[in-house]
Amino acid sequence: MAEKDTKSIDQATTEMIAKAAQDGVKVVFERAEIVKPCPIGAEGSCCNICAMGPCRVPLPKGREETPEDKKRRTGVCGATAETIAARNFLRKIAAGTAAHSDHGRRVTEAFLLAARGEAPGFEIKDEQKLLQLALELGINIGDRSNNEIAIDVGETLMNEFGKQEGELLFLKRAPLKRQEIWQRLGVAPRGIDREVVEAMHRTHMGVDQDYQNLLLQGTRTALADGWGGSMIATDLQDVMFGTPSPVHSQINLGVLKEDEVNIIIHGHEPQLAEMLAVVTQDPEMTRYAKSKGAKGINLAGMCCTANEILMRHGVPIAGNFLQQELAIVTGAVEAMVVDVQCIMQGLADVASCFHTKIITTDPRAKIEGATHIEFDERNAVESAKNIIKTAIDNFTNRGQNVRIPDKKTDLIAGFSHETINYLLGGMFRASYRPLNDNIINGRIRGVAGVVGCSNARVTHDASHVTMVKELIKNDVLVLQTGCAAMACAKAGLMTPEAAAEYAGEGLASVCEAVGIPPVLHLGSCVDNVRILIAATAMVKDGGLGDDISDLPAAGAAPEWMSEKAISIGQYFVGSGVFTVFGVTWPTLGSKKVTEHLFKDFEDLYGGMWAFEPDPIKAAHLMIEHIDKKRKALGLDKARERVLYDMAMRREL
Ligand code: XCC
Ligand code: SF4
Repeated sequence: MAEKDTKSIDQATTEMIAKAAQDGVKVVFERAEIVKPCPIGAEGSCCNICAMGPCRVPLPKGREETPEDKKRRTGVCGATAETIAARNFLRKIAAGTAAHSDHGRRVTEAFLLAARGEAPGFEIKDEQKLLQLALELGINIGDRSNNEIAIDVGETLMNEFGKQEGELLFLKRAPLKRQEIWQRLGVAPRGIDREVVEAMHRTHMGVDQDYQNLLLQGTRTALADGWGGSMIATDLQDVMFGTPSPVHSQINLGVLKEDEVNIIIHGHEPQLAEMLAVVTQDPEMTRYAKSKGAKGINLAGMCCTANEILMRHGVPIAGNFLQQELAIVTGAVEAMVVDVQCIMQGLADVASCFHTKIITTDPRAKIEGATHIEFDERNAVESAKNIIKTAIDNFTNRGQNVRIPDKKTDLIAGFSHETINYLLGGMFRASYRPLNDNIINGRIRGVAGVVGCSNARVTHDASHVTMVKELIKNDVLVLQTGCAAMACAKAGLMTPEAAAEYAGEGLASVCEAVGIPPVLHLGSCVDNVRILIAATAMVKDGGLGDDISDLPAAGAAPEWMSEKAISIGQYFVGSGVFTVFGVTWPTLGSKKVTEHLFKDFEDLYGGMWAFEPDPIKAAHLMIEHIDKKRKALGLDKARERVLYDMAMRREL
C-alpha cells in the first residue's frame, strides 16, 4: 500500500475537507482513517463463499513460509490460496462486467424506445454512425427510415446480452491476429450475460479449482465487457446523443454558482443527464428559478455521468469520485441527482447536515434517507422537469453556511475515436496515418491510456497527475477516461498550452501542429472502448505491427478502487496491452496467481498486468514496455535520430 501523507493535491478538495471538519461533517477522507483495510482481504486471501468459512489463508509476512504455515494455507474444504485468490479476482471481473453491461443494456432499451417513437425527446443524432453500425451488422439500409434501421440495430445488439452460442459480434472489430488468439485460448465470449453467470457458477463452492482455468474465464468475462457491454453502451450513446467532438469547458468545485440553483448529476448512465442538460435550458424552468430568487439554473456533473455530458454538451464538471460529498459541503447544492454506480452512501449523511436533497432516480439504486423520483425514458421531459423543480423549490432553504472554493480549470474534451481520426487526417482523408507516422519517426514515443478511479487510500489525484506528467515529458501521448481524466484536467493538462509546458519536444511539436492537448479526454469509463478502437485503427493503418500487442502502448489505473476497474484492466490485458495498477493488488496472497497474471499472461495474450504504487516507477515500467515494442518494430533508431536532431537544434 502506498504511503499517504496528504489527503489530496487538489486545493478545492483540501479546502472543503477543512470546511467539513469545521462543520462537524464526516466525509470519506475521515472515514478512511477510521476504517482500515483488512490486510487479508486486500491480498485476496479470504474466502467467504460458503458457511464452513470464511477461511483466511494469508501469506506469512516478513519471513519465509514454514511447513506449519503451509498447513494453514488451505480453506476448510481444501481450497488452496491459489484457488481462493483467483476466485476472488474472477468475481471482481464478473461484478465489473455486470455493472458496465447492465448500463449497456439500459442504454439499448432506451435506444429501442427512441427508435420506436416511444421516448419523446430522444432521437437519432448521429445518422452516419447509425448507418455505419447497420452496415457492420449486416442490417439492410435500402430506403428505410433511420428509425426502422435503428430498431434492427437495437434488437441485434440487445440479443448480444442473452446470446448463448457463437461469439459476440464486435469481436470482429479487433485485428485478425487478436481474434485468432482469443479463439485458440477459448476465451471469445459467447454472450454477455452467459459469461457473467458462468463466472459466478465457477466461483461457487466446489466448482472450478484450477487458478489458470479460472483466470481464462476471467478474460472471457472481461472481453464480454470491453468488446461487448461497454462497447454497445458507447456506440448507442453516440448514435442517440451524438458522437463527441472537441468542446471547451471547466472543472472543479468552483463551477458551482453562489446565486444560481446548483444541480449536480452524478453516476454513470447518460439518459437522464442528457435530458437534464436540455431541460435546464428551458425558459419556463429559468423563469421558475427566478421566481424563487435565483439568477438561473447551473447544472454540473460528477463522476462518469459528468464525462458523458461534458463530452457532448460541454457541461462543467464539479469533481471526481472523492469530491462527491465535498460538493455538498459547499452548502450551495440544491440537489444531487444520482443514477447508478460509484455513489457513496455517505452522501445521505452529509446531505442531512445541509439543505441538499439527494434524489435517486433509478429503481436499481435507492438510498435510505434520499428522495426517490423515478426517471422514465417514456416520460423523460416530464421526469426531468419534476426533478429540476424539486431542486428549484429547495433554493429558498439554502443556509448561510455557503463557501464555494474559488478553483476551476479550463479544459478541452471530446476526443472520440472519430474526432482523433478527423483531427489528424482531415475531413477528406480521416485516418490515423499522421499519428502512426509520428510514432514511427519517433516524435511520439508511444501511447498510454491512464484511466480509472480515485481512491481514499492514497493521496487524491496525486498518482494520476504525477504519472501523466512523467509520460508526456517522455513524449508519450496520453489518452484518458473516468476520474483519472478529471484529475489531470483539474491540474491543467488538458489544454493545448499544456503541450509546451509539460510535454517533451517531440510530442509538443506534434500537439502544436495539430492543435491538441498532450493529454486527450476520451470520456467515461465505458468509453475506454474508444481506446480499444483507436488502438485497432492504429494497427490497421499499418507500420506498427499486426496486433494491438505490437503497438508501443501501455495502460494504467494508478488510483483504482472499483471492480469495474479490474474488469477494464483484464480486457485491456486480454486485448494485448501491458497494464499497471497502483494502490494495492488483490492477488498478492498467492505468488502463483500473481506470477501468472504478471508473467505468464504475456505469453498467452501479449499483454500482462503489473502492480506498482509509485507513479513515477509505474510510468517508467510503461515507457520501458513502449521502448521494448519500438525495438521489436525496428523503431528504436528513429527515436534516437529525433533526439539527436533536437539536441543539435538546441545547440544552435
Ligand atoms: Fe467510478 Fe466512473 Fe472509477 Fe470514477 S473512474 S470512481 S468507476 S466514476 Ni470509472
Ligand atoms: Fe472456506 Fe472452502 Fe468454504 Fe471458501 S469454499 S469458505 S475456502 S470452506
